Amino acid sequence: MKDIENLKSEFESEISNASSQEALQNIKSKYLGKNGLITKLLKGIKDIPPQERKDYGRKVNELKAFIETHLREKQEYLKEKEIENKLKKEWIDLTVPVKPVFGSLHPITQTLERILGIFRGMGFSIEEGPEIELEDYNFDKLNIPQDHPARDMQDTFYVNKEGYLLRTHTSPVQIRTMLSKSPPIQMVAPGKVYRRDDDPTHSPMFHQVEGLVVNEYANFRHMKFVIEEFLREFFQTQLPVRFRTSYFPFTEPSAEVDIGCVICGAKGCRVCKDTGWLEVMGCGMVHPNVLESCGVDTEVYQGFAFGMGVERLAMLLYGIDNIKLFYENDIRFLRQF
Ligand code: 2U9
Repeated sequence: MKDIENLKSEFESEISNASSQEALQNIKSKYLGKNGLITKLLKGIKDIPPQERKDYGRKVNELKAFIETHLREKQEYLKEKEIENKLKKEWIDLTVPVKPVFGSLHPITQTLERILGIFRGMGFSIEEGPEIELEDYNFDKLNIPQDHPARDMQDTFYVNKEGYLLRTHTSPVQIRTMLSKSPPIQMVAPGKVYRRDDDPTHSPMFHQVEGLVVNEYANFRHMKFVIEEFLREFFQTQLPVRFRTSYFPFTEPSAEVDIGCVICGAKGCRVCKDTGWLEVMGCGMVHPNVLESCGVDTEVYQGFAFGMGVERLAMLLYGIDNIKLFYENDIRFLRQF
């Protein structure tokens, strides 16, 4: 009986000192293991005088239950403690101000944001669409004839799947918008486009922003105002702007937009080829065939559209003469923005 009492106090002091799962495991096998102390006491029951056996057995079993309960409790306590410690150690202060970050947005991203910011300010929504497009949305619904040179394998990247291609302009986004929403629409579509082109001012992938306004009264004067406002905001000066008649299958009438050369101040230089003018975008009244192909009633609605190349505007804004500089990611170039 004395042994049982001693064992109990020995266990109590050991368990209160145990501070790891490993220590608990050692205690467990010391008392409850195959050759453990409790196991030994139970085995020794046969050496106890018969009249004391019952009492002895009860005491040992009580101690065994006591040990088991306390081991379990301590194990749970240690597990909880471990989680607490981990949380304390791995705690992150999300309110600490970040260290200054070295780097900046790519000049094309900056130019794109500058363009979109202006149109956002004029109440245009910004819509996006897939870069792998249906030939139907990229050409057919835009009134581009079956034999138009833009459809040539030499000009367009076709993908393996029949009827699909890499979009050559963001116009299919306007098609998708007209098919899914009814007017009034005033939107711009920014994004990457792909053409088989490769020289100092053309890249096989470049960025466009195109705009579309459709309502009951949209006219050429509205379009002229929007474009002039946009260009003056973009270049931050009261630029001369002129509209030259042109031709696109998807607009009628169509125009190309020139600004007074921002490189030489319209005096004449290499970039404006001594004309004093730079072509910066195209525009026009949306061709009725295009509206009809998207289910827009031309008896009620009319629209204007425009398109611009982001790289071209960025080159003029920053005075860059080779489009490839945007894609090489030479840190000496990028650091300037
Ligand atoms: C729909 C109807 C009409 C978009 C337009 C242009 C004129 C244009 C060029 C500028 C330089 C492409 O990046 S560039 O080579 N774009 O001249 N784009 S009108 O007309 C649309 C578009 C969608 C449904």
